[in-house]
Amino acid sequence: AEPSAEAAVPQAGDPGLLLLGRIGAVDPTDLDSYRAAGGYTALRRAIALGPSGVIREVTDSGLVGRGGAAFPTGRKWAGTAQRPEAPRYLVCNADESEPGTFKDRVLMEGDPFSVIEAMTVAGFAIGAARGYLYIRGEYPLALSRLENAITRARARGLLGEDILGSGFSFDIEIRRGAGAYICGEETAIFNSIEGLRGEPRSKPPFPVERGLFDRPTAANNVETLVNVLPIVQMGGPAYARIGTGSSTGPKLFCVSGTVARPGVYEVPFGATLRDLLGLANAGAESPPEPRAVLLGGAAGGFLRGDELDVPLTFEGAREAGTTLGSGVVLVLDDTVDLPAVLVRIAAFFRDESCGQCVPCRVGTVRQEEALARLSGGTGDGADIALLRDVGAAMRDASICGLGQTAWNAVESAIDRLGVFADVPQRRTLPLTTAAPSTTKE
Ligand code: L3W
Ligand code: SF4
Repeated sequence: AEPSAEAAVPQAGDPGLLLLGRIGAVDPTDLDSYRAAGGYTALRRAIALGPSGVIREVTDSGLVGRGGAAFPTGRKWAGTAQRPEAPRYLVCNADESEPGTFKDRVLMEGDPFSVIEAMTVAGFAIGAARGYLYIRGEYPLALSRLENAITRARARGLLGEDILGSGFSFDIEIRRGAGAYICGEETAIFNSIEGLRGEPRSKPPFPVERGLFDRPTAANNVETLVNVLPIVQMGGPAYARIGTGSSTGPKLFCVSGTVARPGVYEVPFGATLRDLLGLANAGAESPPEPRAVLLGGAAGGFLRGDELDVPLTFEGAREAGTTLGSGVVLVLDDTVDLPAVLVRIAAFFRDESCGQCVPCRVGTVRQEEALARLSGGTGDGADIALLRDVGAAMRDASICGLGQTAWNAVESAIDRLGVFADVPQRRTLPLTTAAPSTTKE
């Protein structure tokens, strides 16, 4: 079961934390409580800096997208802001659906005003008059907290016309998803908001040129946006000193599986997987022994239990052959049936494929079938070869990230964990009684 938001924040309210510091410490329904804890000082500072000043700080901070693809946020904002077409849009991607990911939920439920303030700063920087927050339909508490935050911010002149007397006008509209994982892909979000089928568009053109309603659009994940508040407050260069040279700032990780205290943890980039599991097992008398860790989610990859010294940085994950993705750390001990986990992951991708392109539509079905044979004891080496062929086709020829990454976890389980290493090269099928031939010789 998914951990509850409360259980998910073991470090709640520690003022030393840049992202989780207010969670549990402020009343998430009360604007005054948010302001007393430093809320809306970043927006004031942003207005003083001006749009290009904000973009400069964000660029200097080294902030990159926290949804999984790690694209530089400053470049995205500068690219959107420089387009002459109007209007420009901001889209906050809150369609958090990657299996094992629940960090944005914790931010939206526990500190919703920070999401609204960060969207306002982003809208100011790129020159947008309207922002859309596209939220996963299965997050009713986050939705009501955000709706309440928007209403209260509007009533105090922190959204709407002439915000804080700056001449800048900006408002936010919430749109709910309806249970499709693919609607977290940025261009599928645009289609969904526009009332079209939630299918990804081909890129380029990138959203910074032609996004929502064919206008320049910056699409950012919730956690990415919330990072902008401390960046504006402390300045980009100071923020860039947190973490490592190539992975700057703090990062939220969603730790689940066989650990003593599953939940969302904030650590600076560069902490190792062992450090993180130390936090998640703190106080446990005999912490579970990990056999494998799925890093980065279903689109990421498995590490072995003896690879815990991997630094949690984009470059560290890449060198280890995986990705940090959206911050999933799913720990599995040796009681877990790994082949069954792989079949489940494959079923997820097959179910969530939008069906628009052949490699993904057909490949995810073939992948699940082969894994079901292998895990059910009727598969052989030919199924492994088929998985590799299908996986390569999906990676090379799919339109979007879903198809391109649908084979990642399975590949790493085969190559790194040695799952299915003992299947026969070729299974000898039992002889069956042939039906009498009706063909006359
Ligand atoms: C302007 C260019 N913009 C790229 C922009 C692009 C997008 C961003 C990343 O996500 C990830 C994957 C999984 N000029 C640009 C440009 N951009 N080139 O940069 O783009 P891209 O195409 O690298 O990735 P993507 O398709 O946006 C794929 C992750 O998503 N994933 C699931 C994530 C789930 C969650 C969640 O549940 N919260 O995040 C599945 O694939 O990790 O890395 O904005 O427009 N030249
Ligand atoms: Fe749809 Fe899959 Fe193609 Fe993405 S890769 S567009 S989910 S069919």
